[in-house]
Amino acid sequence: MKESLAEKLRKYFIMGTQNSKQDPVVVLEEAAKAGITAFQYREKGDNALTGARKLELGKQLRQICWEHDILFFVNDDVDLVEPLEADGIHVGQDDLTVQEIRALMPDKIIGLSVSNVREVEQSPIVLVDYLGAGPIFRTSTKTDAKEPVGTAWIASLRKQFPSMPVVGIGGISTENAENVIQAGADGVAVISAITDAKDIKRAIEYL
Ligand code: 3NM
Repeated sequence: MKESLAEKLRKYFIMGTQNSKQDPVVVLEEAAKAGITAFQYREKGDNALTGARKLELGKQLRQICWEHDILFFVNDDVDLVEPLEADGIHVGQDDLTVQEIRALMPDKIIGLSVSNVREVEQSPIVLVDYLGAGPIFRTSTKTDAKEPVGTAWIASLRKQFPSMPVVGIGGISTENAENVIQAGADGVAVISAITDAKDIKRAIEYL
């Protein structure tokens, strides 16, 4: 891989079947062609796929990422990392601990969500490869999202961890993505800015 991890996180698309009215395979294919640099398979909620169907869709999405040289992450699901040959896993504060995941997967990329100073203090930051900071803005995509932290949280993480890749998440749109990058983020992680876009190609260009 020629680019650094920070560069490969610049346009980070997250999606599961719950996020898209269209076929996720079609949406990811279009997003991949339009220039996303990373993808996270996040199958969550009441109607989320499980078992063999979850794995099967994951394989299709994984294949698209290989074809377009896009990093492929799974959300939370340690059990999917190996079968999908994921590049890494993204976890929140309530998931399996970073120490446990790092012990299981010494060579995978681990991303960790941090929303405030306390979460940073409680987390083994040295064991992770990038930080997800958010929710930056208000979002209706994640029903249990915390209060928005604003771009100041990006600036604060950037200052505390000068060489750690940081991606902003939550409520990021084509209009405000630039502010997130200006605040010091290496990338923007989005769901609805792409899944709800009338023109996916144009949306990704502006992110
Ligand atoms: N995690 P949208 S916010 C998956 O704050 C997720 O950790 C968040 O969706 C966090 O781009 C979020 O449509 C939803 O706002 C992001």
